[in-house]
Amino acid sequence: DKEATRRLFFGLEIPTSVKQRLLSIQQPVAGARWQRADQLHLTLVFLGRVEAQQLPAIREAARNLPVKPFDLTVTGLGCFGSPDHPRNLWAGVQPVGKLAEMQSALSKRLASSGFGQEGRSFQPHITLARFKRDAGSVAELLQTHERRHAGSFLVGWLTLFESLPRQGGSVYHVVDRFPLAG
Ligand code: 3AM
Repeated sequence: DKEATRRLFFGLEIPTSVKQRLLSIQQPVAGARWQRADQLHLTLVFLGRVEAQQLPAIREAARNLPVKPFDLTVTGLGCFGSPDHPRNLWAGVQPVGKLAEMQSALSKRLASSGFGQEGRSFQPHITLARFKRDAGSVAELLQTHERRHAGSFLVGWLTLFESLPRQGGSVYHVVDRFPLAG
C-alpha cells in the first residue's frame, strides 16, 4: 500500500552559504530544471519505499556510525550523460575518500539489516539541475565553472530524508539526524 510507505534516503544537508554559491551559476539552458535551494542535498544511500515498521531498524543502522567528523569541500562541476546531452548537472566534493568511507560504513550497516541497494558505485554529487530528453548543451557552462569552489563545511552528522514527489520537482523533508560517533 503506497499510502503506508515513505520514500526515504540518507544524505548530507548542505549549508545555506554553500547553497547560495551553487545557485549563483544558474543560467538559462533549454530543457533544464534547476534545483531550488531547499532541494540541494548529497545522497549517500537511497532506500526507496519503506514501511513504518522498518524505520526502527533503519534508525538503528545509522546510529553512532564510527566515523570521525570531517571537512568536505564542494568543488567542481560535472554531468551525468554527456555535456551535449546532459541528464544531470552536479557539483562535486573533495576529499571523496572520507565521504566514501562514511557511505560504505552506512551501507554495510544497512545491508546487514536487509536495506539499501547494491550495484551502482558511489558517485558523490550534489544535483544542480535535471534535464528533459532533448535539452540544450551544458558544455560551455561546465568549461566556465569546472574549477569553481562553493565552500567547505564540517560533516558532523548524516540525515535521513523523505522525498515527496511534487509537480515541479521533489520536496525533501528531514526525518532525522544522526551524529557521527567516530
Ligand atoms: O542526489 P540525487 O538528486 O542525484 O535521483 C535520486 C536523488 O538523487 C536518487 O535518490 C535521490 C533522492 O531521491 N534516486 C532515486 N531513485 C533511485 C534509485 N532507485 C535513486 N538512487 C538510486 N536508486
